[in-house]
Amino acid sequence: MTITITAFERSPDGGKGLARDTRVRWALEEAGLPYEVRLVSFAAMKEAAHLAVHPFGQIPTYEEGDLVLFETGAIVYHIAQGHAGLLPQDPEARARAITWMFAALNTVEPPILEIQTARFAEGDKPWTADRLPLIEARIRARLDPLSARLGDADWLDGAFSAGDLMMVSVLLRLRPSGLLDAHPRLAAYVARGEARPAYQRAFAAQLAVNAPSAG
Ligand SMILES: N[C@@H](CCC(=O)N[C@@H](CS)C(=O)NCC(=O)O)C(=O)O
Repeated sequence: MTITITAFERSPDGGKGLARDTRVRWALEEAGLPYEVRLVSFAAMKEAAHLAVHPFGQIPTYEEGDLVLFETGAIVYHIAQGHAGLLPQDPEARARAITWMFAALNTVEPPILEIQTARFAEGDKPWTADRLPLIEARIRARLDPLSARLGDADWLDGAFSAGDLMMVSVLLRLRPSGLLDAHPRLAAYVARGEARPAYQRAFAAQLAVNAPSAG
């Protein structure tokens, strides 16, 4: 059955792979699943046709026959549970990998999103200069224990899993801030994720759409 995802017609990051379709593309590539992409403009995302597949008018979405999904956590989990390579077979190891997916989305990503909001959406507001150090402290409060838990391991819990895919995707969003540089273990962890052939294919596919010269 054909899998169709949605992505920005033109991503605001200009092809750095930070838009969330990249993590879905990555999961599909890890699973060896071909997929099609429907590109949507910011205006089209808020129109009825797209709102029928994503109630909040965002990307990415995932369609497979009658199945329509939104939220990258749900999409990546759906891909991972149906195909080898993203979740361990052992039930306890599988539960731990899923825990890391939730940790990435629920615990690590929120303060990272805050810094993006503060810098880009509210950069001109009078409170931003006072707010940024507070947000950076909240990010460090996530990165320090994450780095300690990772230690010298390659991945968070044994073999690479959807938990790592999600955590690396979330940490990548920090790169423009420079905050990752203070955590060499996490920077190396992110680099390991980026070096995976499946990530490289996902990155290249979104870059083909978003590079300044594309289209
Ligand atoms: N929690 C959602 C977040 C989706 C999201 O924020 N998507 C962004 C692109 S990365 C978007 O569509 N932004 C445009 C908008 O919200 O209008 C997920 O993980 O799928």
